Amino acid sequence: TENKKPEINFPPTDLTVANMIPKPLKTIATNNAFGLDQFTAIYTSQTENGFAEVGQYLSDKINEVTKLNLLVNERSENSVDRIIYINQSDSTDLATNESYQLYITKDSAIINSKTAEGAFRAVQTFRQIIPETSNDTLAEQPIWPIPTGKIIDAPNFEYRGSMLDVARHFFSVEDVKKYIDLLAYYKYSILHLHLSDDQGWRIEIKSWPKLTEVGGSTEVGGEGGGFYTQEQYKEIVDYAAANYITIVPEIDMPGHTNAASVSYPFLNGNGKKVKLYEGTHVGFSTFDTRKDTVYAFIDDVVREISAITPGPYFHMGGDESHVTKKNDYIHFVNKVEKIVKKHRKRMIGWDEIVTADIDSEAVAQFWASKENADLAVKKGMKVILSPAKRAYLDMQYDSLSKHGLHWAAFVPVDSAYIWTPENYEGIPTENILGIEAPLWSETISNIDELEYLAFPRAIGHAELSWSTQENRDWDNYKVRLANQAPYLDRMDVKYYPSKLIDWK
Ligand code: TNX
Repeated sequence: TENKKPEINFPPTDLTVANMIPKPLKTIATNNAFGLDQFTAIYTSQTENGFAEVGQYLSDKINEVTKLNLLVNERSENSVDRIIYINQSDSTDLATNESYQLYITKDSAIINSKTAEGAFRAVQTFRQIIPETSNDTLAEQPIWPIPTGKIIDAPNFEYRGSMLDVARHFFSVEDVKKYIDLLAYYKYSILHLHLSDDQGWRIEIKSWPKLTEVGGSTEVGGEGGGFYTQEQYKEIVDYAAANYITIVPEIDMPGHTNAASVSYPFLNGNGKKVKLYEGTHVGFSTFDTRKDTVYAFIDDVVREISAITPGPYFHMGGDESHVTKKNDYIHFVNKVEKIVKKHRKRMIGWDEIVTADIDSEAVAQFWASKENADLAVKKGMKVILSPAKRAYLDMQYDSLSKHGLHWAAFVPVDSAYIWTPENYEGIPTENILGIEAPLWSETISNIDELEYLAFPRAIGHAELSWSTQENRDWDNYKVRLANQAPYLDRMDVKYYPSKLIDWK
């Protein structure tokens, strides 16, 4: 026989002022509380298609904050007083695979989504409204009161990305996984890896082993080097996939190719003798764009990387090819686009690529040239917004910042947030695939320094790309941002404690 537990009297709550980032589309408060505790269990309506894994992920993440061990899809021997139910639904109210509803009452928290991806995004919202500390006076057991109400949510842009430059300085698989964990919490969908540059080649290519043997041996400042074996790259891809993040691999060419040309000098097209480079200048290297062997090489590289990249994109770089003649550059981009297509990937390139005869399937990443962005639109292409003066995570916050550059601007936390991607500089919203915040690594060489530049600004970019324009407001955002501190501290994130924010 079971004793009925006494009702818990929660103080009133307000879901609409909860510290959720990105801010959901719609939030309605019902002012009661769901008492997350050891008598809570998780169920999923189906175990296939990734749903059971999302249930287990939620249980693991709840454990990280609360130390509770919530069972997933298992009959408990203890009494179960409350359930978290992840429900697959084909309701037409769920417009995209990432859309979800989260209904929280005193007794249950129900997630509705079409796909496990939508459930995964909902789970991030749920994580964000779990208090970091328990209430130990409401009942005999510790309880984490969660505000009740309804959340209806969907992404504003599908491409919500960050880029990590692992070429100027190499970052380990563990570092990349930690970055993925943090990005997932803020509903990012893309991690772009800048895998090659003048200072280093960072991914094993089995048919061209010297790329990593030679080209992978250096990094900026002579601090070492490194590369991912294909197995390690797959480990990153799988980890990202489990976090519903797509990896976009970039091999930057025809410029930014010194490390490749040192490994295989026939690739070099700048007429000079090549040697390993550990400085930070740009624009001095180029592939030889008129040699068939160069394209045979590129075909191998794109083939091997595409074979271990489940996502739809391949990024060919294409920026700052200052020593490639204009005609040679156009010829090169045209040829590479065909190679990328042959390997069934959709090509992305920095905005300069639009000067070639590119078709509308390719995507331009707008970082500097408005003229190129306009040309992309004219060609019917999609554009990824990475305007350096707003979205570059490697810009210094101000003149006192320990790390970073400032060639585009100083980018304080407010300036990174207060801009409007919709119709950005006249680019029609329907041409905008989303936003990407790139983190170049000339001035950072370890995870602490990475975190100093990325956080808190990357949190703002998450809201810019997920939340609608009506839901974005600096004064409201900065309060929610201040309240990220306990989470960031628990994750041991060495964020930059900007004075613009009243950190909790
Ligand atoms: C410009 S943005 C570059 C990178 C540098 C970055 C530093 C772009 C496409 N190219 O090579 O790392 O500035 O901020």
